[in-house]
Amino acid sequence: MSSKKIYTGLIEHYRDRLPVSESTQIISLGEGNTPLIKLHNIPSLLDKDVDIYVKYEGLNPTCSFKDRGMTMAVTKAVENGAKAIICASTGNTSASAAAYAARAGITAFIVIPDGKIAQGKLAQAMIEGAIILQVKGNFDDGMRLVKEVADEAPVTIVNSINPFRLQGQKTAAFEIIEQLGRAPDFHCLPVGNAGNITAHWLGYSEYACADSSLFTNACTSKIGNLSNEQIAKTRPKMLGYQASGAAPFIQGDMVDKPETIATAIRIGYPQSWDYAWTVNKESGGWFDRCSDNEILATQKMLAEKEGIFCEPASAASLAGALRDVESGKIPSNSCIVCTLTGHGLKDPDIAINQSTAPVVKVEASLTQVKSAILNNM
Ligand code: AN7
Repeated sequence: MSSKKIYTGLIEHYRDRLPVSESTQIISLGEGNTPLIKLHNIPSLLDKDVDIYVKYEGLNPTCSFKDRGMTMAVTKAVENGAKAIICASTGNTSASAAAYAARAGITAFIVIPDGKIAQGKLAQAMIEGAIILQVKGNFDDGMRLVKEVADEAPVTIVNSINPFRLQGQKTAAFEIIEQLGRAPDFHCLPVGNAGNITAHWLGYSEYACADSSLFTNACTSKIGNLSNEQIAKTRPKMLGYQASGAAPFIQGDMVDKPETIATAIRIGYPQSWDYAWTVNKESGGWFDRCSDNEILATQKMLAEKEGIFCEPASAASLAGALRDVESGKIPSNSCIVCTLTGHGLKDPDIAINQSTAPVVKVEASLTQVKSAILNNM
């Protein structure tokens, strides 16, 4: 039976754009190919006329964008003979690393902060059989330890300092160009370590065959069949939004005690600091911050108005975009893509706590159910 029509993940799909060979054994869970959804109801609430799309990365196999990088990082680790991988994580990287290690039949060591990790992410890493090291410290402490221990023990780091991670993640930009038929004018992302904003810029630059001082541009031919005019537009301005309590890019310096309800981006020492400033400069974009209240309100609005459930960190991209549209920083008639990096079910506690939907208690009787409906129409 032929399985040619089945989508088998982003490495197979973009094979000629990624550092794999014919003999590479690909470790995949069918990641990538996520929907780009045009928002209908939220833009109609704005004074300005803009198109806003969300790239719903929460629909990857472990429910975050990390899978794009992890399929590459684990594939290459296995190709190079690794028996174990390690990462520090605010949650999503660990869930993804645990899954791809399980798939590959190798061991995942996960270094997570003491508390402040969303339940769903912990549940994933646990059931996928990772060995969990909970450090008395935050993500940045964990990251420092992971780098140190990798020099002393036979483990491959799969944080985004592993260059294969960014290679896998750049495919999100390829997909967006193909889904839209062009690049957006603005691409908004939540920023923690800044690996993802870097990877997107790499992807847009490669697709456009445009030079970027980020990496040597290996591009020899364009992927799609865009016209020259479309190619000229194939790089958006990259906008990075951080949580106010964890905003080193806005402060212009590292943050020692990052704090935010958006635990995924509770990071004070971004690993891709220099890359991210290059992206900022080359794309003509900007960084800004969102308060925890703005992040939560946007998460809720997206769920209530559009039926799309993302985790708090992800909502920072839309929160920042909406504010910049209102202020005019993003001009009318712009085409905007916001990446929703992780699924809302990752962090059910936050969703339930901020939900205002009534739970109406009724007896198991037709009269009570009927009157509850009529009273709430
Ligand atoms: C949902 O899992 O760093 O700027 O250890 O989980 O590339 O770091 C997570 C990061 C945004 C930030 N949204 O991306 C980890 C981790 C979500 C995330 C980010 C993360 P980067």
